[in-house]
Amino acid sequence: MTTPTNAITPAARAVELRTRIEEANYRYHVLDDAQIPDADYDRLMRELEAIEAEHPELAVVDSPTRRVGASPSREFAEVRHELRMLSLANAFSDEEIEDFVRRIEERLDITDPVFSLEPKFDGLAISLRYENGVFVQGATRGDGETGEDVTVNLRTIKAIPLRLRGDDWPAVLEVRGEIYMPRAEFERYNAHAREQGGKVLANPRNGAAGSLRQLDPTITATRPLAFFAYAPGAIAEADLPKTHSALLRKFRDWGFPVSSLVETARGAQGCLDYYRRIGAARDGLPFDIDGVVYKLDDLDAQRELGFVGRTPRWAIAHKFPAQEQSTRVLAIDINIGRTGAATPIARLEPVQVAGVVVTNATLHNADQIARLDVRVGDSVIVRRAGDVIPEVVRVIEDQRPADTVPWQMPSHCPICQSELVREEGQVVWRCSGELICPAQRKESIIHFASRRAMDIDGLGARLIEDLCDLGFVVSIADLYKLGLDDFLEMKRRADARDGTTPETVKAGKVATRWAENLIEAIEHSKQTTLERFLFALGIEHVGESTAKALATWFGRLELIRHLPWPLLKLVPDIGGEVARSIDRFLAQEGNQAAIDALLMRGVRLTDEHDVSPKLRPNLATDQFLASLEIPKLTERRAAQLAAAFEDIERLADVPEHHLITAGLPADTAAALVQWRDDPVHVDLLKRSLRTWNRLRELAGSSREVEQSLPLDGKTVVLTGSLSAMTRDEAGARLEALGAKVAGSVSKKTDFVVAGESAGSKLDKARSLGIEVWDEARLLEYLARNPD
Ligand code: 5U1
Repeated sequence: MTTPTNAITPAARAVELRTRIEEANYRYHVLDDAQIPDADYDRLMRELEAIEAEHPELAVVDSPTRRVGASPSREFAEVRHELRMLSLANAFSDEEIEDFVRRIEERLDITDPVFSLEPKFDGLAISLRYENGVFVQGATRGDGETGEDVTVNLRTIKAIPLRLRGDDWPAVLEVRGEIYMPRAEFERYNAHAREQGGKVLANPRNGAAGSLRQLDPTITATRPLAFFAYAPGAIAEADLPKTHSALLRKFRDWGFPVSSLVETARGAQGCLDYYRRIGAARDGLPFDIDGVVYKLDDLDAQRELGFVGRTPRWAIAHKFPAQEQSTRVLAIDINIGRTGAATPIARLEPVQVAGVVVTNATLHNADQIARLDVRVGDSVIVRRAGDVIPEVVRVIEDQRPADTVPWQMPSHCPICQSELVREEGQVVWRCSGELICPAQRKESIIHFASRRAMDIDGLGARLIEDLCDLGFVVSIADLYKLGLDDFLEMKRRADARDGTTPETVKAGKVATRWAENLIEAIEHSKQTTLERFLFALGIEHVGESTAKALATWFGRLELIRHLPWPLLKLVPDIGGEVARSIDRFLAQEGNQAAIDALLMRGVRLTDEHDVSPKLRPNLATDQFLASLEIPKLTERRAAQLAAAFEDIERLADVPEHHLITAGLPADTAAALVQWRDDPVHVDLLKRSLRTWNRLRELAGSSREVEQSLPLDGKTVVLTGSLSAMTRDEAGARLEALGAKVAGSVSKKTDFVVAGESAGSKLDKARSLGIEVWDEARLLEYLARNPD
C-alpha cells in the first residue's frame, strides 16, 4: 500500500504521538502541571499502541507503550553499582547538626557554607542508568555495592523517564533517588483492597518496597508509585554544574521529578530553620518523610571532604522522632461509636511514639485483626503519624508468647449487651441497640455539640459523659432543657463521685459562673445553619460536605427530612449508599422525634432557602426513573420509558404488555413489574412519586437565576495562621462570596491566602505561579465585599 504524499506516515505519527505522550508525562510528574485530560492521554496511548501493533517495525524499546512488557521472572539478577550507593549518617539533635557543620567548616576552613536542603523521603532508594539518553538499567541499593536489577518494574513507573529530555546530558548518567507511594494513593489502594477482601499494605514505605520487588511487572504496574531524584551516581565526563542544587535543576530539565521542597541555605542555623519548617508541614505533605537531608552544595568541596566508611562527610540526615515503636498488647476492647460501629482497640503498654505517650491504638475492624492476627500478649509495632489515631501496623511474630489465642469478635455490645451484627458484605460490626445503647447516645451527643457541628463552647466529651452517666441527658434535645441548677447539681454529684468536693463559697461562685457560661453557649448554638444542623445529627456517611450539598440543593429541613433515598440521589455528590443511610436515619421515629424536640426547644436554622433551581434538570423523568435502581432499567431504558409514558404515575399499575408495546425488552418489562409489585417498593414508589412532584413544583417556582457572587467559580486555598480570624472563619467568608475552599494547591487553584508561617502550600503556589494574598489583602477584599 502506498501512502498519499500529503498524509502523515505511520512512522511520523508514531514519533509525534510519543513526543506528545512524553511531554504529558513530564508535565504531570515533573512540573506537577497536567495539561491534557486523562481521557485524551489514554486516546494518544491507544492510537500509538494500534500503530505499533500494525507496524511492529516501528516499535522502539523506549516507547511509552513498552512500560509493561516483560514477562514475570523467577528472581532478580544482581547489579554491581559502578559507583557505590552511599548511606547517610543520622542525627537527632540540633547539637549534632551544629557539630556536623563545624567539622565541615574546620576541614575546609570556611564559614557558613551553603547547603542543599531536602526532605528525606520514606521509600526505597534506587539507581537509574541512562546510556545515550535512554534508560537501560535500574537497581535497588542492596548492600551499596550490589543491588537487584528491577529495570522492568521501574519502567512501569510513569514518573521515570524512559528517554531523557534535551540534549546536554552526559553519555552515561546515573541518577539516584527514592521510589515512594503517595499517601492518598496508598489510602486509595488499601480501601480498594479492603473492599475486595485483598491484602492491605502496612504503610506507604512497605507499599513502595513490596511493589518494586514484585517478580511480575504487571503487578508493579498496578501500584501507584512515584519517584524523586536526589543525587548523581556514575557520570561520564561532561560539563556539569558546580553545585548540587544546580545539578538537581539539571535533573529536572532532563525529565526527572525533583521535590519542590528542595532549598538552599547557609550554615547550621539555615539547616535547623528548614528542619523546623518541614517538620511543621510534614503531616500535610502528600508523601511520608522521616527527616530532612543537608548536603554541602559545592560539588568540589564534597569531593575534597570524601567519606568515612560508607557515609559521606558532606551530607547528613536529620531525622524526625520515630513514628513507629514496638510495645505489648495488654487487652483488646471494643469501642462503640455514634453509629453503633464496633471498633476494636488495642490497650497497650505505654510507649513514646513521635513524642507522645501512646496507650491505645485502633485495630480498625475484625477483618484487620484477623489479617494481622493480633492477639492479647503479642508484641506489636504501633504507628502514629500526625493527628491520625495511632494504629497497630504488625505483630512481631517471633516474640509471640506460647499461650496466646486468636482474637474473636464478642457476640454482644460490651455497653448495652445488645447483639453485635454485621450486614452482608460489610466489614463493620455494629451494636444493634441503637437508641438504647448508652455508648451510641453519648457519642452522638458529643458529636452534636462539637465545634464543627452545633459548636457549643465548653461542652466537651468529658462533661457530656458526666451528664449522660449521671442521668441528666439522654438524647441530643435534652441539652436544650438543662438549667443552671442541673449543671450545679451534676457537678456536685460528679465531684462527690470522684472524691473532689471543694464546698467553699469561692468554689460555689466559680461553679455558678461556669454553669452560666455553658447555658449561654447552649443558647447561642440554637441559631445555626441548616448545613451544621444536618451534620450535627450524626447520620452515618453524612460528613460536612454531604450536609452542605443537602442544604445547598434542597434548602429546607422540612423538605429534606421527608425525602426518600431515590430523590436524595438526584444531588450530584450523593450516591446510593449515602442516600440509603440518610433514608434509614429519617425512617426511625426516634430520630424524627429528636428533630421535632430540637425545633420545639428553639433551634432555628437561619439560612434556609428555596430549592435550588440547579436541581431542575435533575428532576427530569428519566433521571427520576434511573434513580429508583430498578433492575435492568439502564439509563437508556429509563429514557425510553420516560418518553413513552407522559404520566409516570401510571407505572404503578400499567400492565406488563403495555410496557413491551412501549418498546421495553420483555425481560426489562418483567423486571420492572416484579420490582413494582414487591410490597417494599409499592410504598417507596408512592413516596418517591409524591416527593418528586412536590420537588418539581418547588424547583419550578424558585428564583429563576441565582445571584452571581464575586468569587463564583474561584478555588482558594488557605495556609498559615491569620491574626484577625481563624482559617475556618476566613474560609466561610470566602465561601459566602462564592469561592470553593480547597485543601491543597494545584494548578486549578485561583489564589492562595498565606498567613504567618505558611509552608509547603505557599511554596507550591509560588512554584506554580499562583497568585498569593497576604492577610492584609484578604481583609481589604472582605471589607470591600461584605457577604
Ligand atoms: N533527599 C535525600 N535523601 N537521600 C538519601 N537525599 C539523599 N541522599 C542520599 C540518601 C541515601 O545519599 C546521598 C549521600 C547520595
